[in-house]
Amino acid sequence: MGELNAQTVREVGKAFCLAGEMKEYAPVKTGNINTTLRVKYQDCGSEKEYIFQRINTFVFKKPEELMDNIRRVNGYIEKNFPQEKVLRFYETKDGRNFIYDKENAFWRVTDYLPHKKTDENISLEMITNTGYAFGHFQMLLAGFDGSTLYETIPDFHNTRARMDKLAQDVKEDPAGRVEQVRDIIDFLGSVEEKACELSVKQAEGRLPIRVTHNDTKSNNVLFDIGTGKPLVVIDLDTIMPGLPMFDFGDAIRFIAITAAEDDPVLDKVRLDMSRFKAFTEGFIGQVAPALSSEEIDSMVLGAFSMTVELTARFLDDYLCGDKYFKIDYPDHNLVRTRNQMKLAQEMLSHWDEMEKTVRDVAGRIKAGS
Ligand code: GN1
Ligand code: MG
Repeated sequence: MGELNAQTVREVGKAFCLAGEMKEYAPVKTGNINTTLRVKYQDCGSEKEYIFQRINTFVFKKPEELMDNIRRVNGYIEKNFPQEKVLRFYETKDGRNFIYDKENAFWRVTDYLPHKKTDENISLEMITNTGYAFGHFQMLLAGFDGSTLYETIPDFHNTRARMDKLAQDVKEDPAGRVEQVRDIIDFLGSVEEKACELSVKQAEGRLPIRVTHNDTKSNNVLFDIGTGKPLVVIDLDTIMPGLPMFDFGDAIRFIAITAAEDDPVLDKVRLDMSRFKAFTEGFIGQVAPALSSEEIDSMVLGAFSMTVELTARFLDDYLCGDKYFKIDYPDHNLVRTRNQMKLAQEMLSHWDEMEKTVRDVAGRIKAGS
């Protein structure tokens, strides 16, 4: 893919008919897949900021389908819940919400929404609000027919398929890195069966399929600067039919530890039960009335599965020579892998406590108190 330059950025803005003159742009570092820019325009003396995103088409092979999913999900929310905010994409003259630039790169544009930053010091109240936002989002889509959505990444949260792919790459060892990660492979082997239980239940049709977000990192909720309340859920790239445990689990994986997911200091990677409880209050508080007891009872398994799955995905990318996730330094994927492996171990040692918390919150909600 070609280097980014001001001319490309201007061309993209022009294709979406943005008013005024492009003044400056800067990369936004969050996100491991797409390239994101914050772009400032000046129009008759007033300034306006946009987000330009270049989709990684190695990861998202059919980006037009992805944009179609987003258009339909946003349209559904706007029609049925007009009081809700959605992040709308700009359109070209002929009504498309994407363009291909001269080098065939795929771009989309939204407004930049000023928002309160969430970092590792996020408060418990904001964690509960994050849970509320993702749970509420899932409930908004309860009536949306998920079978009409494209699967933007097939088997995205099929932990079984992820483990099988890893096993294949361990055999082939394409980048000659397997020898240094034997301990991780052993760990994954020891927890594989447990981590794949959810995939098995899904494959056997024992859990209802719903519309899920599938990438519920806390930075995918934007918060109002003044009130600290959630404004909107963003990053709908992986919105697909799935299980609510994916959304609960992936969020817990990200928010219930005090360290970033690529922190190399493993002593800092601890499951923080007060954070776990705060998120559970928000998320389960929203979704519990709609879920069966088997679904509620599978939430903790979801957190574990998502964490083991991401351990396997980071490791697999490391073994394949870092083709999927963006890396800032050579061993970045290995550091991420070890971090997530530690978190999975933490979850094993807090399992009963986590289950009790989920059951207590769900019980309280279902009892209507
Ligand atoms: C990727 O790029 P981002 O941050 O939205 C990945 C998620 C991972 C996450 C880990 C399409 O998400 O599945 O959980 O990195 N997205 C895709 O940080 O693979
Ligand atoms: Mg994402």
